[in-house]
Amino acid sequence: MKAKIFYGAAAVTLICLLSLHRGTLLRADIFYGNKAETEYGKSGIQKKVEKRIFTEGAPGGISASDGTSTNIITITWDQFRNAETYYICRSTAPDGNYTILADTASLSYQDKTPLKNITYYYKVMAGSSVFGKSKMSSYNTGYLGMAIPSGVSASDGAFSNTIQVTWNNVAGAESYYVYRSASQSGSYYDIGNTTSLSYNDPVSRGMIYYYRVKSHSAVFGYSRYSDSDGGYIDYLRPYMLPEMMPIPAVTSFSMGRPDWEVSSNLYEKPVHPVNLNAFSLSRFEITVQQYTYFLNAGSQDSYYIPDMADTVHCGIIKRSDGDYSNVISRAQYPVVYVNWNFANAYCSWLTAKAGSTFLLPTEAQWEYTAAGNAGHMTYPWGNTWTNTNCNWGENGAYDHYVYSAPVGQYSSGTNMFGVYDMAGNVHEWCRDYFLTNYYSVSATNNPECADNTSGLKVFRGGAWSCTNRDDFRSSRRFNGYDPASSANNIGFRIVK
Ligand SMILES: [Ca+2]
Ligand SMILES: [Ca+2]
Repeated sequence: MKAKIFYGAAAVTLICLLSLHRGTLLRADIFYGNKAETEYGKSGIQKKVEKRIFTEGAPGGISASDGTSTNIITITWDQFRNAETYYICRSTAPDGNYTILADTASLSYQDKTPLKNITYYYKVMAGSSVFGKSKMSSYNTGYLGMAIPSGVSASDGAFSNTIQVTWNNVAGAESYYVYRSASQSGSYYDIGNTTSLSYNDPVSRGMIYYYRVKSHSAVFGYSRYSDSDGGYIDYLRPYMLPEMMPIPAVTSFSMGRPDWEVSSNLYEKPVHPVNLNAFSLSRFEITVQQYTYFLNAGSQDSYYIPDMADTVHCGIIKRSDGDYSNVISRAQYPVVYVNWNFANAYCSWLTAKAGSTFLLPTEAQWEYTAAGNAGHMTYPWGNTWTNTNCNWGENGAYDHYVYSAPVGQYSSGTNMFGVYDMAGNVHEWCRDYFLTNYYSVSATNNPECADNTSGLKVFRGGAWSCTNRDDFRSSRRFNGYDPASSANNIGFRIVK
């Protein structure tokens, strides 16, 4: 096109120059210019340009069908300028020899000769009686049969007793076959089939296994193998498991503030009998280190808030690589800034990890453990307040800590079950919703308040910030707290 424009422009320029002086020549010069375009452009330079475009180019938009038919692979492509015919070329390897299967003047071709479940590579070349052949296009693959399942994913340590393999739906699939290998490039064995989009494989802990999936239907048969993905059931790491103390079953525990205990708190009455099945309670409040294990065990980012980086009260840092580290000196301090939902998520994670159920304690389990089974003790250690038996709000003069203390510092303040820090250090979330009059309507057997009228969750125990010794009584009830809110003096412990 450039040559044509040049000739045209030169002629027009010449005409203009001439017309300034010799107006009578104008018409003849314009005619001459058009003639030059016609004779030299189309038959000469223009044709060379078109030929170069044709022979150095190739058709685009090649697409071959994947598993949409039992006997035909359909190949389509975009129109190529000046093409009169298209040659369809096929190979069984991307860089193999492409042989011409057929030619057609249309923009699609149906290959009826492939075998099932073999990948074919197709390229298209354009042909012209004037210009010859174009180059071959880039390839696109096609095959006969079911589409290959995509998104195959095997779980990494998320479950205590199974590797869960999941994948995306394949249109028309009637079932999926799951294959396993002990090495990624090894032989895969059929381990089962399912009509759903997941498969549980109860293998041994600590080994990595690899999985591939095929889709299947009666008409199409099997797809080819999907990509592989490795998964494992994690070893149960003992350090992740908080130490649990057995608490025996009890009948007719007197829950609520005893008549001989003096307090103005309104919600601790009436004293009512409670029966509890045996359970076990973590010996200490859940630590910064234990919570950090949880944060690092998968996609747990939603259970971290920047407040946790506060090294005075917590000390969990989000690193630039996305993992979490606890400040070493803070490892054994109770984790705080955990809202109720975070604490509950920790329990769910540990349950999946350990294969037995962990929960937050009910308010009744909490109070029974704090008050003991030798009558209802005012404090975990007895009925008399002692300044050095727990971490309370006294600026460190008696208990040596202005803020929280590492868990398990006050052995003289343990209760009869050997559980530490039930009074003081940090408040502890309980499973129940908070209801002011719950003690009037509480069930007798294993009570748990599920009435969410208040929208608040129970927390118990008193904390480093509480200066009033009344707050450390075993029967002390606080007003409940928003389960989505956190504080620098509320942590948790767990029950099994
Ligand atoms: Ca203190
Ligand atoms: Ca505590």
